[in-house]
Amino acid sequence: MADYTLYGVALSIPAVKVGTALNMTGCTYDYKHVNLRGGEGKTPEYLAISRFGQVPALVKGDLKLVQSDVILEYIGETTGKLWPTDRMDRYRAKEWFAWELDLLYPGIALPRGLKRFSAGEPAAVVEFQKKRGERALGMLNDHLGKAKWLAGSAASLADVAVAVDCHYVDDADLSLDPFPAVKEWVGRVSALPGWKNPKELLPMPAA
Ligand SMILES: N[C@@H](CCC(=O)N[C@@H](CS)C(=O)NCC(=O)O)C(=O)O
Repeated sequence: MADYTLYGVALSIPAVKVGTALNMTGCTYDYKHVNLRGGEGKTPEYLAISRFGQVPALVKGDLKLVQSDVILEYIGETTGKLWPTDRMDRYRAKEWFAWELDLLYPGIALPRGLKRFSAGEPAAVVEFQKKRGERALGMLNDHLGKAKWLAGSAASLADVAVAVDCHYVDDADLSLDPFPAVKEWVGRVSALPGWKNPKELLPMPAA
């Protein structure tokens, strides 16, 4: 029997982050696709699992968790893997989680989503969010010019979360080329045990 059930969508970056974190910490999971477009995310059954009607959700018995970075924190704490032992380093990891959901993720996921689902319209919103993504990548590049990992002296799930986002820059018509320290670090994170190509991690639903 698998350790967890992960509810997700193959194209969902937050769901891929959770699948990646589970793989990299040696946890097994059954995967369930949630048909968001078909309204499955808002059924009473799914809302009983995921209070905000979103993916990802992680379930184990009575435990139901949502919000990808909260789930990553839970995985780090319960496995003790890819999670800093030092208290201040744990705060640093959480700072990166909050930063990711505030700046980097919207800067990549929103232009990507608008491109995919509304042909890049409205253009002003796409440009605004891309600038946000570029600003975030600049901050990340500055940090990684001075440090090997995001929180403390070893890789953590903060690196995993942020590196997964970085794998989707092309989909948002952004590039890592102007951010060489980020590019190098993405290579480092991708070489860690258990990492798989984010874009092939979760199965697409049958057509
Ligand atoms: N902050 C959330 C974002 C989750 C999210 O935006 N999920 C999207 C798919 S990528 C979703 O479920 N959208 C459906 C909806 O919001 O109703 C997290 O990190 O888990």
